[in-house]
Parts: sequence; structure tokens; C-alpha cells
Amino acid sequence: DLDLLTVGEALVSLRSSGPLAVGGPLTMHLAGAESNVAIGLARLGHRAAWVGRVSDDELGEFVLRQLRAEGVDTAGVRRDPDRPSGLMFLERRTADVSRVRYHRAGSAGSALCVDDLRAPLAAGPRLLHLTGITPALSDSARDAATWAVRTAAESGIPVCLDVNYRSGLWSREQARSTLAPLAGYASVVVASADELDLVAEPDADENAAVADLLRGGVRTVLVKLGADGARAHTADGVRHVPAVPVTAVDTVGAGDAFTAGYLSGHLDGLDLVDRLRRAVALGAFAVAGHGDWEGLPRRDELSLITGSAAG
Ligand code: KDG
Repeated sequence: DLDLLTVGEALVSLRSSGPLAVGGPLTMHLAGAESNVAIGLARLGHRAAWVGRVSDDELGEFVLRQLRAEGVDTAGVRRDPDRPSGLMFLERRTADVSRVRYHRAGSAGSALCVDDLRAPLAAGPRLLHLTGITPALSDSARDAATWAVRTAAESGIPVCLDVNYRSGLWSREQARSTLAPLAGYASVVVASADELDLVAEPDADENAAVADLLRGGVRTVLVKLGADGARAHTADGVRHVPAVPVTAVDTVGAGDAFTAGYLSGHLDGLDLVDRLRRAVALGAFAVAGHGDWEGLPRRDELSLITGSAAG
């Protein structure tokens, strides 16, 4: 009776408070879009599991320890004795500009394969969540992601695909050729406005991309608009919810928080607009605090930040 299974690579993120080229202290954090989503749901009291490969050393131990401390189920995680943890340097270059540098090629997380996912998926989660990062990691990770969405869809498990294009990992053309077919298995597709054409025709505008996706069987297309909130497209039309105004200190992880809020609302049986409201509220918590996920709310904190009326 798992609510959500999510699959991906968790990274060790080393954050600087100034330019990396001059050195200085780095702080160590857990990062990874999928683990961010798992934590967001676990904080709200849902049963969330994260599956992926972690290194068999202190860094892998750190990843597992963080996830367990947040109440995320890690029973399906594999320790890889031969490969290191993926690292990410998050450089705060100026107060407004952050840069990301990955050291993740050949990592334990990138060695994910179909066999890693068989047992976790057979356990029958209520939802499967995946991002467009995982299939970009390696051939075996792409095969695993493809297998997982197909198998889930065939078993009646709704799939949420969050596009999450990472230009450091692949080109837009490569991403489109992998992600557009994956979207055909999804019930929910989450994208920012500039990612929509990665799951549709090249250069498709929002309406054309949405029409393509709905025709292909997607039930809900969520378009993240940052400070402008979000839109949800379904066969019944489009709804918009404004963002919750907060002081933004760190936008990394906001998209993952948004997805976690939407899926939490889905699991709670909320209607579309209330799901969107919870999504933008979690996004607001994420941008109002430092770190990918540290500032996400427990259920009794949800009312600290609440969305306004839907348009
Ligand atoms: O969504 C936030 C992510 O960018 C971060 O946690 C790291 O998963 C990550 C990635 O691959 O960029």
C-alpha cells in the first residue's frame, strides 16, 4: 500500500556561498528531482518510496540516511559496489545567479537498469513518478525508465512524467526523441512552458503541444509558469492558478515541490483546482527557503502559505 514510487538518481550536492573558483566552504546536501518529490510527499504523510542505485560508501550512506530521516521508503534501493555517487556543485555565483556543475558520468545512479525496478513496481504503488532526467543518464537507465512507464501503464498504475530538461545531460533533439514516446504512457505530464515542445512536435506552441498530448492519452498537462503560477489542461479545458507571493531566496527544487503538491492533492482526492493550489503552495515553500527540499511543509504547516483564488 505504497502511495507513490519514484525512480531516479539521487545526488550529493555541494553548495558554495560564493564563486567556486575562489574556494571557500561547501555544504553537503541531498539533491535529485525524484528524491525531492518523494520527500515532499512523505512530509505530507503519504507513503512514498524512492528507488535508484547509490554508491556503497559514505556518500551512499548519506543519501540513504537523509531519505530515511524524511520517512521515504528505501527498501528497493541497490548499493553499487563498483561506482561512485553522482555529485553536483551548486555555485552561488552572485546573489541572483547560481550555476550547476555535474560530476555524475559513470555514477552508481546512472547504472540503473530494468532489474532494479521489477520488484518495486510489482508491489503495486498507487502512482509512478519519473522525470526526464533519468532516461538521460545512460542507455540502461533509459531502458529502465521506458520499461517502467510501459509496465505501469499496462498495469493500470497512473504515471506522472515531469519533463525536467537538463541541458548539461543531452540536447533538446535527443531529449525529444526519448521523452515524446514516454509521454504517451503518462496520465499526467508536468513541464515548464519552454519544455512542452520536448514532448510534442519541435517548436509546437502550448496549445499545439497540449492537443498532441491529450490526443495521445495524457489526461492532465500541467504547465509551470514560475512567478505566474501554473495552468492545467484537460479534455474539459484549461484552469490557471496564480503563484503564492513569497520572498524567493532559492528557486532550485521549486518544480519538484510543485509536482509533489499536485500528486499529494491527487492522492487526497482533491479536485483539479485544489490540486493546483496545493502544487503552487509547495512551490512557494520551496522558493522561500534554502535548499532543494529542506523548507517543504509538514501537513500541519500547509496553511502557513496558501494559494489565492483560481482564474
Ligand atoms: O530539480 C532540482 C534538481 O535539479 C536537483 O535536485 C538535481 O536532479 C537534479 C538534476 O539532475 O539536476
